[in-house]
Amino acid sequence: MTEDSKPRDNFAAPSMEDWHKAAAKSAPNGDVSALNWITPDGISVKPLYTAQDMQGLQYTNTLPGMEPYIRGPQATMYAVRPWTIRQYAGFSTAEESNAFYRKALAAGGQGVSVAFDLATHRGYDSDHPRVTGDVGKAGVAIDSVEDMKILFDQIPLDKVSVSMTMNGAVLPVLAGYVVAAEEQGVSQDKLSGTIQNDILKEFMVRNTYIYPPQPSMKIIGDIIEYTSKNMPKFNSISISGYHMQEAGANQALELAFTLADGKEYVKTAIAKGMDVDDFAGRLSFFWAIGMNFYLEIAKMRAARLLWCRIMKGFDAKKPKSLMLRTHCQTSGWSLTEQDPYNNVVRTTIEAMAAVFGGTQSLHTNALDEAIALPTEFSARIARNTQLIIQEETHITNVIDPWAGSYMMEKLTQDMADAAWKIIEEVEAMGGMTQAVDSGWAKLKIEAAAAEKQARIDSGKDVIVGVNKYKLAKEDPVDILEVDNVKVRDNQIKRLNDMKSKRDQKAVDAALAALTEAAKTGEGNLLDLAIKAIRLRASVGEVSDALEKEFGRHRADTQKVTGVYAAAYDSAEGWEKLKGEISEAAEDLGRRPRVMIAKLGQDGHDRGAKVVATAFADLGFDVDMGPLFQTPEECARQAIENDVHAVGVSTLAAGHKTLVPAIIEELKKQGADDIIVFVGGVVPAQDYDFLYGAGVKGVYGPGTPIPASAKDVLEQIKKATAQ
Ligand code: 2CP
Repeated sequence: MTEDSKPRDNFAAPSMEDWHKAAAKSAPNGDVSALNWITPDGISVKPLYTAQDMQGLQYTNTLPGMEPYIRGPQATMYAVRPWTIRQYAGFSTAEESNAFYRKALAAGGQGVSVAFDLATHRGYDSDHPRVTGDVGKAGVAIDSVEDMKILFDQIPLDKVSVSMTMNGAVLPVLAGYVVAAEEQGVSQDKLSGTIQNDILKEFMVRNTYIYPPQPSMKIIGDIIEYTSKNMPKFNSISISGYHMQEAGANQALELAFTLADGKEYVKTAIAKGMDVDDFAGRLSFFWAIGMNFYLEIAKMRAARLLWCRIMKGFDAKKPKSLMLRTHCQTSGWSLTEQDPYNNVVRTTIEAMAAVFGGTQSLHTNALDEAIALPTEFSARIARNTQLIIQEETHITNVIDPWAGSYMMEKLTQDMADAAWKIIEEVEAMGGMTQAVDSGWAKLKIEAAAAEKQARIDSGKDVIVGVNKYKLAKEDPVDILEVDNVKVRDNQIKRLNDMKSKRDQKAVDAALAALTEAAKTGEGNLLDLAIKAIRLRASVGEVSDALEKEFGRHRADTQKVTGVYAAAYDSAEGWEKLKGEISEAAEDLGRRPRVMIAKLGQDGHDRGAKVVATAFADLGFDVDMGPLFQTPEECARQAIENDVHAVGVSTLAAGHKTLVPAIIEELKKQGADDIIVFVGGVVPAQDYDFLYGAGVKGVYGPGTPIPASAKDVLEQIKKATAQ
């Protein structure tokens, strides 16, 4: 059809006034502004955007691969090379994990991403008494370079890029990877990949730290320095907002705190005397992508704009220093235990948002990840979700396809402005280290989490299959179980075998050199860790050598108050339950008292904190146990505080070992009148086991907190009436 032969229509010119009149007819009470949606970030999203909304926006005419990189870090983006399909996985033993990686690479996976068990994260070897319930759970157990060599057996480390999610025990683990590669014949300059190495967010949300903030920042500085000199293809850090969103942060908070963390790392490296352009190109990022579709895309576009602005502030010149490159993972928190096949749909929508946002690398969650480690079946669907988007949809053919959308351009700017305001607030406090140290940042996230939970429990936020459209009967899905005792025994055998063959004197000297460097600040800690690991020092020994000087960090247990109640307020039953709790308090002679406990090395404390806040708002006396307690320590605290009940929050699969152990300890210490309940991620298959062990209530994901509170109250009344 030529231009001349195209039909010419004569439609009436649009007018906003006319649209308002038309829209008012169907808007509630004729009020069109009632259709505005105020996001949790405080951004007002309208039902209709027009060209007018673009007026005054500064960045609507930018191009990909060019400053300020809103439209993506590469000029051609997925049109030339799609994002890396990088599925995060670790299956208790190095052998099993290696088999999984090799199979996944053969089936279309494009990079490796290692999940370590919690014992490794916290710098304990598998034989340490504090980690009996944690070895091989939620990831692979790594005690030494011998395990690392098995982990990467037949995976050519000069070709396959490897991401390692490690923050606490980052020195021995990164050193183990370097030495395993060396013994595979691959030199450091050929290694490509990423180490998470983002400690600030650990103090805020993820909690797998080992040392206090200051020495932890020194370790990060040393790693950036070492990798920039010796491992030029390796990303020295993955500055992560993921865990903030998982812990309850809204998108603006996630964006702001993550970029502010990034600023702090840049300052740390510059303070070591490095030139910003020598290391900034290897700083990378990591976002969570949840169900807030438009906002997630806007967040990713805004992130690139703001990072470019921040790096210009540091006088960075090279394009690579100015461009934000990121990994994304679909939200684990958004997955539900109920009606779990819905999770495939959620993950697909989230994956689309990550791709429209221009991610460089992506993990799509498996449908059963809310309950356990993925099975082979669920892992395949998760990987194929990405392959289908990459190879069937033609989405990759167009770069940044949302650009020019009135809504998306406005939302990108609104998101950037909202985050920038928070970044300025952090700066006014003296930077992110101060904001983290004071506990302010953590409390901000916890308040957002409590608000969100209250919105869900009161039905204001819908989750299909959980608080609306619930199934009358749930069929359990097949899940993967780990025989943690067997894994631990095997690990200990291999560890002892290695120790019996090494040159003990040389190992002792290498460990002493690490302690000395920690003391004096002289020498590079990664360099020294590589030397120790090469001599067959273990992960735990390297960690201990540093702990001697640095100490182990203990977090305090501040909690927010009043937030849950304020967001739940209007829902039915709240006041009635409060009344029942205060009646029970009169009968008991004091308020019913519960201790919320975290056992073992599981540091996921969002659920524990939200429950503690909500229970306190309802009128319980609530004690928050510190993270990482042993059952014995927990029982002692519960008895000293004279609680009626201990609520164990478990998210890392340690419940079958640790929950019977706390019940046993209470008995041993003469307090079997204290009842135990469990909340968190517990597969349906394990409920009977826990009840059999003496647990009085199990509350899985999706249980409204008032419902669990009511049940706990009844159990306390029953127990005290006897
Ligand atoms: C890419 N390249 C291109 C193009 N696209 N070159 C020309 N034209 C294009 N269109 C080049 C890049 O410049 C790069 O080369 C190379 O191709 C690889 O691309 P990339 O974009 O750098 O991808 P990548 O190697 O996969 O790296 C992606 C990231 C990296 C994000 C930078 O940090 C990463 O892989 N992160 C993953 C983190 C991760 O998996 N975390 C797991 C979290 P050059 O390098 O030469 O420039 S687990 C989470 C759990 C929940 C937990 O934490 O507990």
